Amino acid sequence: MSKIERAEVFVASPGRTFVTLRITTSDGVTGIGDATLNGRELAVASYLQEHLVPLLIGKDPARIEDMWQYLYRGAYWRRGPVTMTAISAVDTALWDIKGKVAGLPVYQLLGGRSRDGVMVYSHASGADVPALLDDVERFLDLGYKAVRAQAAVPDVGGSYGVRKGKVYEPAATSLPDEQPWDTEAYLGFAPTYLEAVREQFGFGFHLLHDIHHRLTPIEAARFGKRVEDCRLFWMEDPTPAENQESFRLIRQHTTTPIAVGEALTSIWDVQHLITEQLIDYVRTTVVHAGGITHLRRIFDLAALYQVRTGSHGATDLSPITLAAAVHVDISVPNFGIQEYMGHADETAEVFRSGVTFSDGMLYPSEEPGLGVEYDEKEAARFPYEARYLPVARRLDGSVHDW
Ligand code: CS2
Ligand code: MG
Repeated sequence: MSKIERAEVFVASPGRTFVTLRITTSDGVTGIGDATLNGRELAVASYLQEHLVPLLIGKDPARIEDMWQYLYRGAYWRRGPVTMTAISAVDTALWDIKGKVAGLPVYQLLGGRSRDGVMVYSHASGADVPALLDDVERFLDLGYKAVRAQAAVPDVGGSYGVRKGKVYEPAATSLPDEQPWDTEAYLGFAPTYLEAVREQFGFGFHLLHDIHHRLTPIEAARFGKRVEDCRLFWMEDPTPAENQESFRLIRQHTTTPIAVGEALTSIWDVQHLITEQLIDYVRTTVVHAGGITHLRRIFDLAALYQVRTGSHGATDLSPITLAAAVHVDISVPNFGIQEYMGHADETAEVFRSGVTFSDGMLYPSEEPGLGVEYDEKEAARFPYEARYLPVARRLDGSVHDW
């Protein structure tokens, strides 16, 4: 029997910080998993290094499900983003190994293709409306079939989702940047730019918008109702999701579809959202929701309730997660859309991925496993740098959801 011989944790900042787990078997097969939790990277690295690596050594790498149960149920202190991200990394690395041992790309192990390619959306943004419109046009020219639109609220800094450099990177400071937030200003402004996008470019592509947890349920209901004529593909994270029941109120007022789940880490965190049909798209990911094994379970539950998938794919999810996501997306019957922000050039120097983009779609690598190589030597050129996500404060100084 093949055994897990080595498990190594790498922390590097090529463009931004990524935590990567590499597992090596006694047969010399390696598998990699993403363990990046934006702004809390070292907590996961330490959870892996101190608490999971010792448990992995000597175990059978082929027993993926059993390993998942062992790390989840066997921990006693269950769930939470740090634990689930660490479990995700192990699970993803074991799927990579299984694919390599079988000589098959991971999507073949998941049942093969349900579709030819994976539709993605990217992020258009602007410091003002004309800049946003130019950016939307740029993405449409690149062939995207779906575009997310975000613009800075005039006179109030700190709007979520506005890109400054080539790649949107909110975790940019060594201590959290404090950004102002004004709900009324946002509610008055955001619908007008979504309308401007539809007026200028029509309805021949999908338009998305991320509220990023900033509204109360009744405010979100007002927003969704106001933008119904824009026919959004979705409004994302309209309100924080700790209270799953609160989405019922939004639902009762608007037909604008709802997407939730990038910050949720288990099937229990989305259980009522799905079974009560309170959302249309579930955004849980391979890296934060327990790896390929657990994500498949979430997506299968979602399929029963006509909820489709829309996995998170921001820059802080490494190319390993993107590749794993594409293997899952191409195989599940209830795929909806995949977020695709791309990565910095330095990131691509460290992670060599076989995922390809063409005409608004992503395609998985046909290499055995996930089809991503982690270049440890290149990574050593980019030592870890601490970076935090921003914190939002209302105009009276009190803390708001960022
Ligand atoms: C986001 C992210 O991509 C998205 O929809 O909401 O940009 C999110 O803010 C980051 O991934 C946080 O780490
Ligand atoms: Mg989001």
